[in-house]
Order: sequence, then structure tokens, then C-alpha cells
Amino acid sequence: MKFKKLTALGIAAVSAASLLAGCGGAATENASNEGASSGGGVYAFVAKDVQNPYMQKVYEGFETACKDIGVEPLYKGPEAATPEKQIEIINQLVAQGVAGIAITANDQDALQPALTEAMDAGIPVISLDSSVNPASRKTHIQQADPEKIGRGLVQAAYEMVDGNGGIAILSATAQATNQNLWIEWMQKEVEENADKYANTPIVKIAYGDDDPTKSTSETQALLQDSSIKVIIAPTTVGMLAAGKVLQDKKSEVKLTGLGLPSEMAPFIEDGTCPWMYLWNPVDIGNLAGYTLDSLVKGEISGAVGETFTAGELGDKEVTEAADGGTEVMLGDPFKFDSENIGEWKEIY
Ligand code: RAM
Repeated sequence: MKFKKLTALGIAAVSAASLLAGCGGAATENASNEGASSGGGVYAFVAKDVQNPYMQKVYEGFETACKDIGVEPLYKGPEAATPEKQIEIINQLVAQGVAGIAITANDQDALQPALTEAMDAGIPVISLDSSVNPASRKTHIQQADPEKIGRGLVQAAYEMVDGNGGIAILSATAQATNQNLWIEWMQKEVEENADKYANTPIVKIAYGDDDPTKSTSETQALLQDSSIKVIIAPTTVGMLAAGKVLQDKKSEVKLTGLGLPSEMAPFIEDGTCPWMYLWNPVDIGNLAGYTLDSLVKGEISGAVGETFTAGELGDKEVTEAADGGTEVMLGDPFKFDSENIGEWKEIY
């Protein structure tokens, strides 16, 4: 399977519009938005962590959807990407009586008691970006097919080293559902094509926890292993940290992964990262806002086959997810390289 080259100008227009419209500041775990404290008519967004610029881009789209729908958006999240603080936040949101919760999860299972309590209290819950297990959600917003992402990243790494050189993966946290699923597909791609990948094994998986400092030191440690010739960072935080280390060291090691064009442009322009992939983070948040709204209004229940309209993103369908639950898919990942990065770095 191959990634699609970026052609969707319609989506570009939506992104630019969303970015212009979305101008709210990010609240931290201790703050709540003005006017949102009463709970009713509030759609809450719980980030993996509030330090992550990617989360803020996703929230911009969610915020725009809420404003278009006419409800109050609320941004919450812990300082670091751990489930414990997310549980506290969920409990607060339930006590506050918000109308719906969209969460990007730091653990697949640990949030289940808190999230089922929310749903029992009549508050629809969806996950986005990084899923919770099917029992903890009504549905999940899937950015793109995890198989395409995982296989595509390893195929890219293979090409970058001409089929000769070890691959290292710099991930987010060890519990991140989305990264773990992508890594499974990366491993499957290598195992199923053993002859092709004979000289490009996956030699190490490191975890930078979506923390810039840890991601930097983990990259430095990977570089101690001279068999590693390419790093795949399926996280925007990891990619930026790895790019800086490689650039500083003028390393020959190549980098690919999932990065924000606005952050990764200098590394694509100087060849550190020949190309990378991502979807539109603003659109993910936007789709989450409209999906949550359809659940709150009872237009859908999160079951396979249901359809709804997600604002400018158009008609969407609830489909079966690989984990046995359901999901709503945004679309194909985009490829960013030296030809198009100049245009996209301005957008997200
Ligand atoms: C990071 C996060 C997020 C992931 C992106 C690609 O910011 O880990 O979950 O989807 O990267």
C-alpha cells in the first residue's frame, strides 16, 4: 500500500479557514474557559498533554466546530502525557456536567472506569488520535488507516537507506495506543517481507514520551548504535527533537515519520528528513467536534453504518474499527517533501 501524494486542495481550503477562525488560547489542567464552568452546552476536549503543539492544532479544529455548532468548547489536559491526571480531569468534567467529552488518551484501558461513569451519566465520550478501548467510548476518530501509516513509514525508511541500514523507531509513550498500533504494522511489514528487509531490520524502539528533552536524549542514545541509519518518529514531538539532534550533529542518519510541516520545514529543506507524512490535525479536531455533536443530539449512537454530516468535511460514516469498536475515518495521510513543504509550512 502506498501513501497518497497531497492533492486535496479542498481540504487545504478548509484547513486555512479553520486556522483563521480558531484563535482560542489553551487552558491548562487547572483552568477552565470563561462561561464554561456551568457545564451545560459544553463540549470538552482532553489533550494527551497541553505542552504538545500538535494537540493545540487539533483543538483549533474542535473549537471551530463548537463555535459553528453554537456550543462552548473547553480545552483540558495534563502537563505530561500520563493517564492519572486525565482521570482527574474526566472526573471533574463529569461533576461539572459537560455535554460531551472528546479525549486523546494516554492509555487504552486505564481511563475506562472514569469514562464509563461519564457515559452512565449521559455524557457521550469519543476518543480521537489515540484511542481508548471500545467499552470506554461511543466511537473513535481515526486520522488515517493505521496499516497504511505503519507500512508506509517502513517503506519510506527502506527507500531512504537504499535497503541497507538499521531502522530505529523513536515513539511517544509506551502506552500510546496510536503509536503502538503503527509500530505493530511497521513490524508486520518487515516480518511479512523478510527478504526485502533483510538488511534493514528494526533494531531499536525508543520512547521519548512526547517530551522534547527525553526525545532528544533518546535520539542521542540511538546514535550511539552505528548500525542505525534511519530513524522513524511517528510523533510530531519526537520528529522535531530528532531533527534537531541530527542537524546539530550533521549526522548522515536519515529521518522520517509523522511531523508538523510548520515545525519540520527546515529539516525537509536541508535533507535531514527527505520526506514525512501527516494528516490535517485541524480537520481531526473539527471531525471530532461534529461527531460528538451528532452523538449528543442523538442523531447517531456510534454504531456501524450510521452516517452524519461533519460541517465542511461533508458526509461521514461510522465504520468498524480493528479493535472491535467503531470509528470515523478522516482520510489518507499526506506526504510532505521538498516540493510542497514551502506551501504547507504556513498552514499547519
Ligand atoms: C504527536 C502525538 C499524537 C500523534 C502525532 C502524530 O503529537 O503523539 O498522538 O498523532 O504526534
